[in-house]
Amino acid sequence: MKRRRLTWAGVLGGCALLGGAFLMPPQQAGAASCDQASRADFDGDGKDDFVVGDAKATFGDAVSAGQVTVHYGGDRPGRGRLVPLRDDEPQAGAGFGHAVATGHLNGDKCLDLVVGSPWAEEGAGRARIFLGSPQGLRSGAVLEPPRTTRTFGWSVATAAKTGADRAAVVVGAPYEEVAGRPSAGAVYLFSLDDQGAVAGRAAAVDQDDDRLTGVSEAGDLFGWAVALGKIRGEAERLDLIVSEPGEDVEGQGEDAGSFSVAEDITTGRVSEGEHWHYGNLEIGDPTPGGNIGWSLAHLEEGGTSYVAVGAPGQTVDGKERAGRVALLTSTGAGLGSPQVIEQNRDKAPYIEAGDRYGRSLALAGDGVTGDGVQLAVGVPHDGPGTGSTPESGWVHLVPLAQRDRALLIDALNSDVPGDPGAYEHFGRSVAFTTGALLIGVPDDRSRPGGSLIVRPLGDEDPVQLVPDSEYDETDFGGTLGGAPG
Ligand SMILES: [Ca+2]
Ligand SMILES: [Ca+2]
Ligand SMILES: [Ca+2]
Ligand SMILES: [Ca+2]
Repeated sequence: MKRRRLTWAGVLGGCALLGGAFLMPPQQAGAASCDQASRADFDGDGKDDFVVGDAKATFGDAVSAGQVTVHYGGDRPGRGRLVPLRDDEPQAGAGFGHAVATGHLNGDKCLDLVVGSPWAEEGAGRARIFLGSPQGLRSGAVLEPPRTTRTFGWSVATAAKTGADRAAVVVGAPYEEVAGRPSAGAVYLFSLDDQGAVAGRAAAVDQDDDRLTGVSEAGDLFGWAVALGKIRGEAERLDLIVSEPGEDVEGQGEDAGSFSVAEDITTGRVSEGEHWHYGNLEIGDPTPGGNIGWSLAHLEEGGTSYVAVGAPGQTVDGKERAGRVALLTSTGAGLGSPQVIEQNRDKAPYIEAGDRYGRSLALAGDGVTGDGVQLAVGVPHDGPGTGSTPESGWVHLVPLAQRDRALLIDALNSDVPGDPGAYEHFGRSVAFTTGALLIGVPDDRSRPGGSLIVRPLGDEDPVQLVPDSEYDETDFGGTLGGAPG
């Protein structure tokens, strides 16, 4: 099979000699401001940018300190420059890049970034902001939680300033002990001022909060996945969307999982929330280990909020851990009308035990896809085709308005670089950038450090990006940050 591969190992190798948090400035003279920025543009040059997380990246003595690679866009998707980004103070085992989220956190129109390091600070975790600028991303505020945490930075999400609310960042800490219950989990909400600095003290939220249904129990993993959106209550007030895939809902089995919506979270007032589980999600029979909420994607588009939630442990047609996804929408009165997205329709017919459909999710709107709202579903544990390549993985790309045009994308597709390899987990992460789908292949067999496929949504050829080859152990493509939802 023909193979196209671009590497920027020289660029990465040169930058790896520098210490501390940094980004190389653009080689060309940058724009003076981000006034002409595109949709997802860290440096304001009018070309979309994205980030690739590698939480296991090792450099020097900093084993698995983690690194994020920034792709500054070029003339075509995937044809830009790769520049490494690290924490100011790399710590061995920190897992910098385990979670990444893009968003507009100040008013300068340069896209900004939040990166979580859940095992930094001896397991307490750490998260920090990087602010976009015409010179590229620069270190911003460290997000200081108001109490002792555990795995703070496991998940991160952002929201731009609204009419009523400041820009905000939410950070999940799913393995945190709450009132003596280990791994019950908590999330932290940070409001930001117009310069992108933290305004006031962060608010801690756990499942014992009066605005949420249920209670904190050992192993809930509340905060595993998070988002901020406009779902219900006051239209301009942000609502918190948070999953707890280890939740044991009564009668539904251990680790059935669920997700919740807390209304108008910045107001602090007790208000109506939502709790979605097997009893109301219409995703199938209750399945112990269904892990509803393992993955979560959110999009605001044309006055509608879309929330997609994965249950990769869902039993389907008697096949254990085949996995399913639920899609819900709100036009302001709360989430409703759940519909199932799965394999036995939309041109993806092969349901097998252990596929774990929905392990990763991404949503994008018409401005990004040029073709309406689309959902990307990662199926990294499935081996498409003959079964000779277990867990090679694939991605289901579903246009929500025309599901008969769905695509199955894997490394067997002649236009995707490389051959499928067993256990390479194509699709463990997915994201969109304008005009392209980003697909992480963190366990790529032909490129053991991991790789990323940039697959244009139009007719252009895909491009494969790979990390610096000198790393000992990497997970390049484990997480992705593209156009904000
Ligand atoms: Ca750019
Ligand atoms: Ca900004
Ligand atoms: Ca609970
Ligand atoms: Ca609201």
